Amino acid sequence: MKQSKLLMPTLRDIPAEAEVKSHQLLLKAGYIRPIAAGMFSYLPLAKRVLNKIEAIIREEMSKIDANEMLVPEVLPAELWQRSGRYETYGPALYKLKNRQERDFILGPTHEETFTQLIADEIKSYKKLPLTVYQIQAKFRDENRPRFGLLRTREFIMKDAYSFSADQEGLDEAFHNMEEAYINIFNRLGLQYRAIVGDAGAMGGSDSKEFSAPAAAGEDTIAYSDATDYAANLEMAKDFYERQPSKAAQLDLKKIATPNEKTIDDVAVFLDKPRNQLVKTIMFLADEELVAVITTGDFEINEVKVQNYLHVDSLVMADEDAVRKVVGAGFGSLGPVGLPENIKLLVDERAADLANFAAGANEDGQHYVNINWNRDVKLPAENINDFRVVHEGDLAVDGKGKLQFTSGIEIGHIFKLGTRYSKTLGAQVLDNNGRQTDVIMGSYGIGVSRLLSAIAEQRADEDGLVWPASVAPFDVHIVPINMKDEDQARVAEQLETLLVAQGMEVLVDDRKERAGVKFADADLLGLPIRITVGKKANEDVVEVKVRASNTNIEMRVSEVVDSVSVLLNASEK
Ligand code: 9G3
Repeated sequence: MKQSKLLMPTLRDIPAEAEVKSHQLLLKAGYIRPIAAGMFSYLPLAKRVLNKIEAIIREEMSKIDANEMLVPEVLPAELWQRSGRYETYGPALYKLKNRQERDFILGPTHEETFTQLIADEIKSYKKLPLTVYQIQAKFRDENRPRFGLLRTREFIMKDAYSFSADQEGLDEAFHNMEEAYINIFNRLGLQYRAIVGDAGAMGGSDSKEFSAPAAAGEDTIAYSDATDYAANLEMAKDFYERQPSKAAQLDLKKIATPNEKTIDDVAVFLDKPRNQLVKTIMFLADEELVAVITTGDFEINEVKVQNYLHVDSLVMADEDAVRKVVGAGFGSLGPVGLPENIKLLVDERAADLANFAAGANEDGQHYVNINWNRDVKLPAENINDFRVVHEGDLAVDGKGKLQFTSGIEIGHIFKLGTRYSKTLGAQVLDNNGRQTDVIMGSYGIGVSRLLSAIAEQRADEDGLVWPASVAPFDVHIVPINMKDEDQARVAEQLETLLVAQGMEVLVDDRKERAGVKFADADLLGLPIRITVGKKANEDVVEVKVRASNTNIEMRVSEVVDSVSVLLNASEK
């Protein structure tokens, strides 16, 4: 293709709102343009990359016999009202009315759509297991879209759904999809970790998240420096074995702490280490008041609390509501003297304490030397891990210490079970002739997000650096001066030879200075650049491998073979 015909509007200055490298470069190199907050146009170069990413996904999906489909993006609200999600997803769910005033949504994901289709079309276990997928725009009215394609209000997702008659079928579909994801991300040249993800709202049992390490990543990943244990921070676990303290019980004492508001103030005032204090936070769990207690040296992990309680919503209770029920404000809450009807969840480290301190449920008062079962009943049935791990903690398997890194969630796979088939009536006759709920899995890849993830991991200060597997073109031919007939001839010759080898070639035929051409070539980021300059009259050109910034002079006759080798070297 001639670059004079390519729509590639480069920018001299980077807009201020672009805070991360991938966003800056995709704007500067003319790959994307915003049309509204969190909504982008994919210009020709980005569309070419998307096409290659999608082609790799399709190849790996067909290897596991997944059927590609496409369902509507505008969905009748009634489908989501039956699954119960129409109300629970709040402001992020785009809602609209049609000309007859009927309610619709813009699909953020499609568990309901595909479950309903299977409910209507599949009646016997003999037709299962079955996996379907699509590559399609999703809509989520994010509160704070940012970082270019990393967090948008419209994005392209590959979403797949598996349906089987038994658990083994789901386990197999989940395993096959996990393998396919490993192949896809390897072929895209991405660094990534498969980590323990939060299956939370999806109501399933377990889930696996694929996280690409990157400074711009919004997720914090905790991984062990000694094993391959890794988890989203919300799920990460440290090593802890229960051992209730055997210390002699001291007398309970109430102490005035008039100006101590934070756990640190109280620790200093009472001259106690933070792990001898407990913090008490009150939550509304599906409208029910719940008190959660951890030792003062850990934060309370709301995802662990929400998953433990299996509630749709968990929000911190507001202070007035708490004061009305408990009679004290946030800085003076504790387990002693809480109204009986408030459920108490106790983190295992707090459950093992003796003679600990906590708010007295009276403003400006704290108790010291609290002991479980003497001063307050220890709720044995609600002791669990409700804490957020710290960097440096022992990992849950006791091997290695937890390190933190930021990651971009590029994929997430879930074992859903019958959460949707039960509510939407997707059943089949099993091999005993009994109706049984279909067992499901759902599997996502953030396709448009992958553009940014690859750019984040591979770009350098001169611009984007695409692996050959997804580059918009394979080879960039840059003649310094198109008016020079040797250079024009050699450029033409090389383009013909390379295209004949099935390569996609971009020729910079623009009437620009060499400096502009080189800077744009580095910005654009094609894997191989062939500069046709003064030595064209000796049939000698210079080949540059973008990823390693190495330059090799060679004869035109050698170019085709060496370019094929170089392309395969850079992750075809
Ligand atoms: C919504 C809105 C946002 C959402 C969801 C629903 C995330 C929602 C989770 C998933 C789970 C899987 C199939 C492919 C793999 C991921 N954000 N999720 O369900 F209404 Cl507004 O999307 N879906």
